[in-house]
Amino acid sequence: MKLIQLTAAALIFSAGAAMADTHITSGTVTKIDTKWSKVTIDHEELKNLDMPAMKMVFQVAEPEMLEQLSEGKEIRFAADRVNGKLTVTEIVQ
Ligand SMILES: [Cu+2]
Repeated sequence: MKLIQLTAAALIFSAGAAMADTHITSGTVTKIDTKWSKVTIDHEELKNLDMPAMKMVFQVAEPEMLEQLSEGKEIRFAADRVNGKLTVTEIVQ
């Protein structure tokens, strides 16, 4: 019984790691708009959004997220559609 539980835990752990790999991508910040809480990112492929690499504008989930960004900064981040808008949901430090 103990062995079965350990195997299940290992499976859940590896599934979680795989998901993290697919939703985080990298990009370069090219413009920050604090007035409208937007950021332009020259990003790599976003697999969860089925989007190829491109430069585009995103909303940010929280205005405070802009404080850790600067133009020219390389970031790793996650994006998703929130209320129909493409939004940066997470910035990985
Ligand atoms: Cu894009």
